Amino acid sequence: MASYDPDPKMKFSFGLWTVGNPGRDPFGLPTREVISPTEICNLLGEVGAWGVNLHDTDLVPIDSTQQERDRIVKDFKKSAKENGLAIPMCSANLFSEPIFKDGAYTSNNARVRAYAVQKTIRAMDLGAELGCKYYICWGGREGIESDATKDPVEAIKRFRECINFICHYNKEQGYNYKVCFEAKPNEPRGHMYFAVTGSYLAVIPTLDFPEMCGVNPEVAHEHMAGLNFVHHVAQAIEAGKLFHIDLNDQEFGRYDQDFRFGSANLKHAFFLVKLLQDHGYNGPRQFDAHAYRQADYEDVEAFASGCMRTYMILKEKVDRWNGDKEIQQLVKLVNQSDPLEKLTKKFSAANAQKLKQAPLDRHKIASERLPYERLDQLTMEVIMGVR
Ligand code: GCO
Ligand code: MN
Ligand code: MN
Repeated sequence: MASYDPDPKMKFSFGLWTVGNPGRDPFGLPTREVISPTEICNLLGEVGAWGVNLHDTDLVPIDSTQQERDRIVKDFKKSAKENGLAIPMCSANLFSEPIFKDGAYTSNNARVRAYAVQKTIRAMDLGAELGCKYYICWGGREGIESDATKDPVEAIKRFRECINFICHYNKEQGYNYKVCFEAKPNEPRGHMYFAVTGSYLAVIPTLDFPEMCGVNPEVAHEHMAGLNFVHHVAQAIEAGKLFHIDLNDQEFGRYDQDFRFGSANLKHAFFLVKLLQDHGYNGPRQFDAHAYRQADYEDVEAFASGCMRTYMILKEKVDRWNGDKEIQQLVKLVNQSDPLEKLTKKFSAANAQKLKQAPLDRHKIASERLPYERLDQLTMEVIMGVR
């Protein structure tokens, strides 16, 4: 019997805001006591997580004095260490304070943009002190309710200017952060800029330090928009830009649910794990999710263990799929190669001429078998555990 215990090589991490989420929602008050960063580290140590992540103000309350800050940072380092936790990722909260009511880097107000960059570089200082290697840019309120309020082209330019500034700061300080952009289509704004992972993949090559920047896609975010998350992650992998990933789950088209990984769309979760494993993804796997509002902290532990356990179980299913003779025969059958491929691999005028003459019979080719029903059924049987 395989062990589904969390494997440290999978780099399973949780943000302070995830297991520490007290169950507040837009309609209701918290249902759990707020717990301290030390208690969160103890909880994560208990369930065998690899890392703990933070926003600046998850750890250090915004109006703390320098003395308070230093004490909090020292205690946090100690709690993480005692629980064997890495602190891989940090971010700045650019969405909770009223000053960010109309965005941060894309705000119409230059003073808001300056404050956002100031808060960011301070958060980078904090993360560097804790040993963080990943800096996440989630544009929490970069967006609009009405396009009357902002010029969307100007918003992109403002965003680029701020990101270039923070990347220069990263370099000048020698922090070596990998800067990771996280897309989301809506919530908390009516419409967010850079709505999908591909939007960031398009903007990265236009930045001053494209090599420093990648993406942090999140399952729920593409699912909210009804899109295939696996394909967005695949594009990031193919571009060498998958630096970090946020795993959770979400019913398609619903509000931002942040469910336990794999709990809503098991088939998509399977193909996501398959993609990450088959392509040797080696960055952190962060569970950016939270427990149901009904959960007490014992149940929050069950939630956190559940996220990791589901990943480990699906990883085993992927091995099973990859090692299944009949499945592999079908995969071979449907992937046909032909010497003609040489012609279309690389353009030359001669190849174009040869291709024009090639005897390609569309009726004959169309009649070749594609037994995808069988292949998918076998896949489902692997997932359902009877194969
Ligand atoms: C969300 C986002 C956030 C970010 C986090 C780190 O939908 O609220 O996923 O949880 O990932 O703020 O930047
Ligand atoms: Mn999210
Ligand atoms: Mn996220």
